[in-house]
Amino acid sequence: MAERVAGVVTAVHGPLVRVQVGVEALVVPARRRLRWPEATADRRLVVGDHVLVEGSHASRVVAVVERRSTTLSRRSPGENRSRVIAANVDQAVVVTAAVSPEPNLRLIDRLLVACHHAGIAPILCVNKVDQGTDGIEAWIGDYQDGGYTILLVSARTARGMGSLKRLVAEHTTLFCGPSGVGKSAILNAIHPGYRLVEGSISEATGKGRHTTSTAQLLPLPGGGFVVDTPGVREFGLWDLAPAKLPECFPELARFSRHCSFTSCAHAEEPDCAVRDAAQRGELSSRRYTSYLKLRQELSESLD
Ligand SMILES: Nc1nc2c(ncn2[C@@H]2O[C@H](COP(=O)(O)OP(=O)(O)O)[C@@H](O)[C@H]2O)c(=O)[nH]1
Ligand SMILES: [Mg+2]
Ligand SMILES: [Zn+2]
Repeated sequence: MAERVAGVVTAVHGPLVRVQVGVEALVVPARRRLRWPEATADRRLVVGDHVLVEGSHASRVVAVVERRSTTLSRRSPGENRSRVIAANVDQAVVVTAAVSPEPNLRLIDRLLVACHHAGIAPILCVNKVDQGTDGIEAWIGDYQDGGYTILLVSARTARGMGSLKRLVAEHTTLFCGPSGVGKSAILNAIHPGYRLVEGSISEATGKGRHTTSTAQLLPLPGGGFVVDTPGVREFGLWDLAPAKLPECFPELARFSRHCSFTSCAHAEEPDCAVRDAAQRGELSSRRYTSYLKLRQELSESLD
């Protein structure tokens, strides 16, 4: 009788996966006829997958994958297919630096949209506030208007780390954002035992070097997990209907019930309360433009 134990995938290395089973970390292959829940579109194991491991000692294999509660996906760069980043994550911390590397607001907007679309609670985290916060005043209000949870932290001085620790406790939280913003440094500040490799910002380009090459799920000492991910330069949205996009911009969606058309796309339609709000300055015109650009892109990808 084969022994079956439940575990969670903490890393994927080609054909081998690392699975945490209780306090034990196993490195095992997947069975050739791996059993997937019927509805799973992308059948490749990712960090966060809940699995059943069968067999004993050297003959252990991943035999069954459990249904995913959430799936965070992106368009695979340069391909017309999706790539799942992580499964069963319930929160995502979108990390930016206050000063350097320069905040990429379009990328932040995309990552927030991807979270809404996946049903994952987004948190915005501005790291490296030890380098100054004057520059963030120009845009942080946009996200306050959206009702986002915002944390100003410094992995270097430990500012804000208490709040961040409380937010991640007992949850499965994915950390994402461009390279060099301090995702790994923040996780090391949360738990020094992770000993994640931190990169340095290139003096020449001001850009981060890639040091985290694959996503990894790390158990939190007090319960829950965090996921460290490699930096993203771009993030293509996947499988999102343009009509669903307004819900992914919470402060924009608030105005939409006053539009003349219930199916208003908030673009060229007459009597659009969203466009009016942007013109009056009640809605950030930068966020509105971000919405219009994403909408255009999503409509084009349907053609
Ligand atoms: N001044 C300052 N530098 C930081 C802070 N957090 C991280 N860094 C530095 O930023 C660089 C990139 O950090 P890293 O954690 O590798 O970024 P990641 O690519 O997002 O994982 C490293 O040189 C860190 O030492 C911070 O709070 N303040
Ligand atoms: Mg890193
Ligand atoms: Zn409208």
